[in-house]
Amino acid sequence: MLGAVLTIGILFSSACREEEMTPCSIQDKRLVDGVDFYCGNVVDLNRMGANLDYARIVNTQFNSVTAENIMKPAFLHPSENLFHWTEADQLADYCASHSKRLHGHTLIWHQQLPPWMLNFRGDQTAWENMMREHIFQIVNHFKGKVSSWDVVNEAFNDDGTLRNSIWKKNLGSSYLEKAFQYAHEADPAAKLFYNDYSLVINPVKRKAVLSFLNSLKAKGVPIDGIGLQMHLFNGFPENVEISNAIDEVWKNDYLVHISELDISINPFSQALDKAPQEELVRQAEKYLYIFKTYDRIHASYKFGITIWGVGDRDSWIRYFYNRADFPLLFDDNYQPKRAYCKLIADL
Ligand code: 9MR
Repeated sequence: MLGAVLTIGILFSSACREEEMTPCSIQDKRLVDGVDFYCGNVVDLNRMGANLDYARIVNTQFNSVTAENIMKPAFLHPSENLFHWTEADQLADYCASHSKRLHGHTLIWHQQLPPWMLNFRGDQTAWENMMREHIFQIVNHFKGKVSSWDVVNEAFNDDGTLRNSIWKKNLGSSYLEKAFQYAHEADPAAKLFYNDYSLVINPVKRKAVLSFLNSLKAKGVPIDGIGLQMHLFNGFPENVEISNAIDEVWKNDYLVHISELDISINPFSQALDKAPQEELVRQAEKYLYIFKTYDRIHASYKFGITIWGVGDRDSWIRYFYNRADFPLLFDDNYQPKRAYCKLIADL
């Protein structure tokens, strides 16, 4: 009986301590100070102008930037003979003046394509010329400002076969190697990535991607790295699956970019007013595990970790799945969450 009372007492007091833990302040330390690799985020200059807290986080916490949407084909290449650079140039200027690396996302994808591209008609040579022009103009425009590109995004299905995108339909599977070659011709100094989702949770897909890319590399196709997007959940995948995936990529001699990290706490779309404390604790542990696991790989394979959003209210998950979710390091008011504080304290 006394034992039970003591146990309840201990549990209660540690729960109280959890509740009472004062949130850390983002001024104490910078996320990038705790690690020896690039820490990035998707940056939106409109949000930056509208919210001082957002701007302060981006300015102080991250040293690498990815454009969430404005460097995708629909934005940069709205008509066949027209490129639209304005917003992406502003982002590139911001990065240059704030010493931040700019990662280009993305040249070839099956989504966010302009209508003219979707409706393009022509034989294989015409398609090849069109793809070459698209890649060449964009990479050339940002030469010296964008140091790396997601050349091809999400080309594989979950079963490991190639997705039947407009690129595959019109150019066959050789479109991937051509895309990498054109990007390399336009900027030989840029690091070139293949980027995809479910590469952690789905070993069949991961192995198919690795074997396909390895066969291209063996032919001399310039592929430097693989982006593991990592849109994850608190409960899955298991930690060991995360470390297996990271290890498999560098052991195959690719730079590893954890390119779109977020950790959902509400995969089954429950009605939530706010994030449950215990889920925030698990989320913090998962973020820390990922950072620590990544940190222990050899420096020459670390391209960096990019988080896919600043505050929870910015996350694509909320509007894409239309559900309450809290997947990022900062809350709706851009205050540090437990995950950020744990990274700052324990890295
Ligand atoms: O976060 C992006 C969101 O704002 C767009 O509406 C969406 C369009 O499909 O793309 C999101 O970003 C995606 C990224 O470009 C590629 N991997 C998956 C990301 C989340 O959907």
